[in-house]
Amino acid sequence: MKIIIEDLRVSTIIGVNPDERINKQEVSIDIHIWSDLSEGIRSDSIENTVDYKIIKKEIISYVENSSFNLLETLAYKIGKVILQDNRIRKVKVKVNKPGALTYAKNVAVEVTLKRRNNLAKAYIAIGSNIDPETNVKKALLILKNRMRITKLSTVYLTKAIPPTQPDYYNCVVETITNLDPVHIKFEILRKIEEELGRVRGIDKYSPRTIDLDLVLYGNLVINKNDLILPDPEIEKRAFIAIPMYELNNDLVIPGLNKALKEIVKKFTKNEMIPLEDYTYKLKRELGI
Ligand code: PH2
Ligand code: MG
Ligand code: MG
Repeated sequence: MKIIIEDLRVSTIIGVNPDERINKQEVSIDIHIWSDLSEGIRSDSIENTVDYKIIKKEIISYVENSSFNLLETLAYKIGKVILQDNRIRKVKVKVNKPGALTYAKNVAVEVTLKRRNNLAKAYIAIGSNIDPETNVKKALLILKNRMRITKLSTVYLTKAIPPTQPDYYNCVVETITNLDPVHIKFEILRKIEEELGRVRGIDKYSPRTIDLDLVLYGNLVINKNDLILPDPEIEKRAFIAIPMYELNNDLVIPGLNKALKEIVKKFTKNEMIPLEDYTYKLKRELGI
């Protein structure tokens, strides 16, 4: 989906003629913005989309204060400003200078800029304590079709927190992705949880068919829209930290600037039983 802003008029210093270096002229700007807007549609909320009013204001303030000789420089720089919002994948900017050419209605320069493929390593923690043998496998087979899974940790049998509940199966997967983390959480992980019949209980700790938590995404540090990254649970839960360490032993947790190695030292593996056969079979089925 894309957002289009047409004929945005801004006065700026543009051109090479002596008078053009002194007097501002009006240019007309057309902008096409490609972005994944599904999160905005899902929530129907301005918080979760690219707000075109904010974009408009940014462009106006940038262009009003700029001073270029060439239309192509101005168009390119506007494109760069727009791509600073990392939810935007691609932008097309056309800068029109009507009246600049006698006998012509308009002259314009158009540029299209694409975000270069920003691949991030991301980690997803998996837990289940209702028929976990089936549900962990089902979740991974669905996830494999929606994301590129590069590694699976050992699956552990763990004591539930709090311990009044059935034991869990826990593991962590590594993926390589250019998908937006909000998209991963709500459009991929949530959907798989729903497909596997997860019922969100009143209590945060009620038993679950499957729990899929995005716990780390590249070096991203955010806290908004119900998404906290890195997940603070990494520091608190052995069943997240230990499998993650197995996948990547030189991870440094961004924001905390703490080595995962140091976090893992605080935990004991005593309460975690590795399910070697189960893990082996799963890896084979996933082809990793
Ligand atoms: N998840 C919880 C609460 N308690 N205990 C274990 N052992 N494993 C979990 O994944 C887990 C838990 C909430 O998500
Ligand atoms: Mg959880
Ligand atoms: Mg969860």
